[in-house]
Amino acid sequence: MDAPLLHIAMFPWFAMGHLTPCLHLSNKLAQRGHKISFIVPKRTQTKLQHLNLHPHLITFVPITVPHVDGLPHDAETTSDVPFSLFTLIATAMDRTEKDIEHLLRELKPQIVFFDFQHWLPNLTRSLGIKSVQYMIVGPITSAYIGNRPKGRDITEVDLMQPPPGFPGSAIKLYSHELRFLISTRKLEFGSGVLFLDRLSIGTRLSDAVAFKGCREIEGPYAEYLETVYEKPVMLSGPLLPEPSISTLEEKWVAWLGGFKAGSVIYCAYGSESPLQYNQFLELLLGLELTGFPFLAALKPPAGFETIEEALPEGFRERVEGRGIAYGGWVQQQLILEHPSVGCFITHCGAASITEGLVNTCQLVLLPRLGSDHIMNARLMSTKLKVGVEVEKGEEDGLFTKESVCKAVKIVMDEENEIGREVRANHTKVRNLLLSNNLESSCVDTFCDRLRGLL
Ligand SMILES: *[C@@H]1O[C@H](CO)[C@@H](O)[C@H](O)[C@H]1NC(C)=O
Ligand SMILES: CC(=O)N[C@H]1CO[C@H](CO)[C@@H](O)[C@@H]1O
Repeated sequence: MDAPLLHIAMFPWFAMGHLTPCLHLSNKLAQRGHKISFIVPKRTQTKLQHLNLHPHLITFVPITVPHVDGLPHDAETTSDVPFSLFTLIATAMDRTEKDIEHLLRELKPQIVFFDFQHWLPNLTRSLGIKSVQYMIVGPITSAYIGNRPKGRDITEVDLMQPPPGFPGSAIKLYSHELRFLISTRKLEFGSGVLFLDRLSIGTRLSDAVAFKGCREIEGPYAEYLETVYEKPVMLSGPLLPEPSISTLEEKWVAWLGGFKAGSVIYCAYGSESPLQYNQFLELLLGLELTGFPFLAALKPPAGFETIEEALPEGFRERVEGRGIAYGGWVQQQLILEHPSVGCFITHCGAASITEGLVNTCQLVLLPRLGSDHIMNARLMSTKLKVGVEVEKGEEDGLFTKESVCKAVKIVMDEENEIGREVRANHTKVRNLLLSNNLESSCVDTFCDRLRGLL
């Protein structure tokens, strides 16, 4: 007997970095026949449409993002504003509550996925709909950092120890990271609500919590959280990239084709927050210092309009023919698949980590200051041992050109023991992720557990 099909509404945080993975998940659910109503800000729909692989099952439901004082008039998602205004996007989303109620009454989904809108579970409960707090990241950050006593007086020393019952040993955090993690506990994020409270209230009121990931890698953290939250904690599967329907742009095919297999460093430094000027310079000078060909896809550093005006003095002439700093959008998945690419320097966002893991390039980890980026980096470098982290100053958190060069050299040197170890471990994890059925059985199990909520 076929299991009954589901109707799920998606209402993720209005950031491309949340909308996109939720749409990838929607594709995997729609592939199994489930119907998805995907709530999206009106003008942002066109940026996502091309990623909808099942338009007959995944329907975009456009909503108007209300204007909030201090937001530019056409701002809808975090891509439209600097970080300091993200809190106002959260306020704007909070003010959609009435519209969302109206939509849900009309659409009548069985389940709604949300992440930051902590009021959603109360609304769905009143309508007889189930809510799932779906985190686009793995469960380790919630298990280690999020799961701390409610008091605001947690200290850096507390975070140096794992919470009671945490599966595995303490995770090394640097002084500057501890300081950052403590400071985020006081971050107000929309409508005067602390970010921390948004997440924990959403967790407490939802019918279930779900994370990106698979049992084989993240299982222990999800099981642990199930005992902490006392409600179902599910894994959606690793959200492996779908085979690309486009091909790599000719200019990159030609450029990458000019180098030996496995010799090019590809560096992508997150689209969300720009590097400080000094770190931008160290990164590029570090790439130059490695002697390897490189393609760095970067945003202009803070305070600059274009990357050209921020390049180190004489840089362009010195790296002519072997190094490119590029400010435009690149087809990351296709670049990582190119045989010339031997190393990927990543900011450790969840999607980039997965794209790195399913390819053969060596991983160099340069986490942005964000709790899940830090935890991803540590999971990769110390638990799975599939990559090498760029060393940063314990106190100031700054890296240097030498530390960038050193990490790259370790992974690129065939004789280096650590380089060999991470390559071997990476191969194991890649084979696991790509093995027959791993993802598909994760998603099937996920669907079974969603049905179990009804
Ligand atoms: C949810 O509902 C409960 C019970 O009515 C109420 O106490 C609580 O304040 C509500 N929380 C939110 C975030 O709406
Ligand atoms: C976590 C993990 O799989 N570590 C392995 C990495 O590779 C070394 C050497 O091949 C093994 O000894 C580790 O167990």
